[in-house]
Amino acid sequence: MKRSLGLIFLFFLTSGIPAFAQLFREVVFPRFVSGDGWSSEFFFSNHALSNQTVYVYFYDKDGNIQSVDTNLGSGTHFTFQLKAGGTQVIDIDSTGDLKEGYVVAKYPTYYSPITASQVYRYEANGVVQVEVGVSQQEFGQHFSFAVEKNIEKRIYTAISFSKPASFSINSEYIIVTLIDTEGTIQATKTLLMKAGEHIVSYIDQEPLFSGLGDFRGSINISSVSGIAVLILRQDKNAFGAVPTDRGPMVGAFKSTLPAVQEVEPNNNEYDAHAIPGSTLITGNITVGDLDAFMFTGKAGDILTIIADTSQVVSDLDPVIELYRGQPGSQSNPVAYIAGNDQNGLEPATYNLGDAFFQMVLPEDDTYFISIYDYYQSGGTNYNYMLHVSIQ
Ligand SMILES: [Ca+2]
Ligand SMILES: [Ca+2]
Ligand SMILES: [Ca+2]
Repeated sequence: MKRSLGLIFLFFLTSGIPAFAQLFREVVFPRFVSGDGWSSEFFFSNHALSNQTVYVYFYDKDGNIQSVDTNLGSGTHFTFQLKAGGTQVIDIDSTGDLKEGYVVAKYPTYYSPITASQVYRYEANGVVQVEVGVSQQEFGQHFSFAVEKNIEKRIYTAISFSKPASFSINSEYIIVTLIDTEGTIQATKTLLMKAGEHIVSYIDQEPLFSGLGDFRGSINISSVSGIAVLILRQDKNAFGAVPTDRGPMVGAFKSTLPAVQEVEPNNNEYDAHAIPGSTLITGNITVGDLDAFMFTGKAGDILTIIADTSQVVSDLDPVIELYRGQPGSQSNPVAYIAGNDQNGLEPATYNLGDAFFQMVLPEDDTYFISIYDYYQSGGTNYNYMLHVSIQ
């Protein structure tokens, strides 16, 4: 059986924690405002028995470092030692010019004992109008949160997106999906973000769902290279943060098509099982098996894949990967684009190990989806349902 390097090469490299991430832990505060009445306090606490070092960086809306006035002095970044059990506070002044952006903190070890939180506030005429408490946020590919808009009650929802350049140096389309209370997708927007960029918008304005009327439901956000988000809800004149869940609203993306059985052999790009577009596939992974599916995609298509084991008997821990290119071509060889191992949902919420993947296709090309077991195990109990949507 012909196996090609293209689909096998990254077999073990794309799962788990990226190698670089083990060197340190990075957290993000997706929204930061100072000056013109806005101020922030950041609290960094050390839970461990040993002293710890913390690095904090301030970025503007374009991802450039920006100088801020703090109780530790003026600067674009700060380094300090946290004593065992100690807390360091960074106060940012409410005077001076308006500055917007986001904040990144780095801790020297991946399993860092540091936690951090932010309180940001707006004060006018000696009265605090807005005060929002925010937890540190980490790299995530999928987020979801509750949404409400009610014009009569004057309730609005806004999203702050931050895409630190340390997550990825590439521009990327972020996918934002509006889902009603029945679990039905109402609208989808793609938002081009440059590395380092910060965007904040009400959900009923450009570049999101302009013209949206009264609404209750949820929003799902997907980013292949990772993003940090903060959801703000305005209730008349008051603001508050809405809790954001890690992981996608998987159910809203499930396929309702009749299922098609995979056809072996389908172990590489040369014998991949061709699918015409959106397809629901049932399959099985034998020991060491990999199942490859191919389709023709166009630049701008939104690809959504659910690797599900909750609706079948299965011991599979699926990993899904996406490749594109022409098999055997020198000029456009089949190359890895991105993938997903764990969808980010808590095990109690959804099957431990299941995968979810969503991205905007970058080019008109032939694409390959592969699915395999994380442990390279397999057998009659290693069944899956693969929901593929191309829109
Ligand atoms: Ca198979
Ligand atoms: Ca196979
Ligand atoms: Ca998995």
